Amino acid sequence: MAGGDEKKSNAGGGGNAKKPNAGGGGAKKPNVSGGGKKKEVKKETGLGLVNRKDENFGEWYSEVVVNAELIEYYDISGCYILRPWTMAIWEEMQKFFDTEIKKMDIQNCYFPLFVSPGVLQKEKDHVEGFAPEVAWVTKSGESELEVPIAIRPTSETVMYPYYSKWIRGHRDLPLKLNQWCNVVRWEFSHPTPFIRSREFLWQEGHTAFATKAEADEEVLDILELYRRIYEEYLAIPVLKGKKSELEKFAGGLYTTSVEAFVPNTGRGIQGATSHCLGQNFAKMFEINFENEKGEKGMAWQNSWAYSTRTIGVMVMVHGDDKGLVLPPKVASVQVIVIPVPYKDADTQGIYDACSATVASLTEAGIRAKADFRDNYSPGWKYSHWELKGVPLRIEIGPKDLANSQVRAVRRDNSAKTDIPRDKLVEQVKEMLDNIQQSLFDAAKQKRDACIQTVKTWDEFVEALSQRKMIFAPWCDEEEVEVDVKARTKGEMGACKSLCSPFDQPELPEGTKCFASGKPAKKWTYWGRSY
Ligand code: 87F
Repeated sequence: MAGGDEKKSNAGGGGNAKKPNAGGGGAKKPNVSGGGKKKEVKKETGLGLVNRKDENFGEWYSEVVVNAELIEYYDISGCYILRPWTMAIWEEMQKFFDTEIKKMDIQNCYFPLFVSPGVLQKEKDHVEGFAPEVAWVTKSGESELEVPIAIRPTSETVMYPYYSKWIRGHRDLPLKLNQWCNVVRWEFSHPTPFIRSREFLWQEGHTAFATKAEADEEVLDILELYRRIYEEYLAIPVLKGKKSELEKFAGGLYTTSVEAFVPNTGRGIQGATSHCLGQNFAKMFEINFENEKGEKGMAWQNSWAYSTRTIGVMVMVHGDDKGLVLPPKVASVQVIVIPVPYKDADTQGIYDACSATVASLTEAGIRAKADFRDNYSPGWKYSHWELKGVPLRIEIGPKDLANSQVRAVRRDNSAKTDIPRDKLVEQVKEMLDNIQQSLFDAAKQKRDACIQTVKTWDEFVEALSQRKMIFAPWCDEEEVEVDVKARTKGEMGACKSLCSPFDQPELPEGTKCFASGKPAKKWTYWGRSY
């Protein structure tokens, strides 16, 4: 789960995690798994997906993540193998974020995976609700451990005892650390690759300041980086805002988040969170310092995270009936070059042109690769790389060779363009930028079409039944949100507040809360969510 703090996960409409689905896609076995009634396998290639995004979203998602070689199912429920195609995407985002946080003087570190029960207990007030999800090591070999050891679900209790030790005077502040790691949360609700898994990768940042003002500023700086990951890298529009009291991280002062939306299921999804913890943890862990005047102060802390959930949102938002669609900025292969030899044409010439094309693109900083495998037809390769979501395909056949050109085919809209060899780099760069922008624009248009502004309860219920994300004036009272949840609880899961955007439209005097009829205090997004 992204941002780390989804308190109770709703059973998700998206992604029915199938049983280990052996033999999904894959280069060597072009056949799609299993039977299935709605089989629509392309004759030539056998690579087509069985499920359609608009008809059977959950099954479609499971099929795409396996057949595109992002993940492989594992024999422990809720755990997935992240294959190189996934890790490459993760690493692109990581490069960006890691560089940006270093500019903010945040340093990387690594704390142990294991937590002693003592410190975990220290935090018991807020851990209580999460306790069932904590996994424990109780044995080594055949002997019971004297004291069981927890596996980190998040690292507050692991790190803060050392913050207490390291922070003494104001010169020790700010302390700004981040770690890239895995965490384990033993979820009981329906697991879904990337979206809800029992082990996932994330970065968790934990910072301590002398003043609240510094902490407040950092919360928003980090949130802006999260917005950029989604919008600039994953081409997914998000809403930036503040969580309600009910939905915030209980251990903190306030929680901000970026919220994405999956039109196919009509569900919001928390993309990442940036919390101001206030002084709550400083109190618990005695993170104190002496200021310039020799007075005692207590540290102000933040924590923030985004996880591999980002990749699941990307698959859900951009994928189509041919498979994955990768935004160029995160694609490990941005351009796939495929030779199209023909009978007695100059095969060697075509292969050389392919190599030269890859060399020119690589030289220009574009991630390009040629598929020279001789045991697959060009048609099979087209489908294979479409399934894997490569943004741009370049085909080179006898005619292209003769005309000193290449043919480029966009993954997002299938548009074909002939590019003269001497304009290759320039035009490919332009096309990749264009694809990145079109993906964002299309996703934003779809998302915006799903946002419904309502003023009354009846309008709200109607919009919810149409799987909308709802924007409504709210009185900002916790009991009212509890009530909204109770009144909307059904098969599809309850509706909750997603966030109150920082960007607030005008709220005319006398506007009433959509749910309670009391005076409204703010505009808030509501919806079913992951
Ligand atoms: C599950 C088990 C035990 C979420 C849990 O969001 C504890 C927890 O504390 C838990 N699930 N959380 C909240 C995590 C808050 C916070 N941690 C650092 C973040 C960002 C990174």
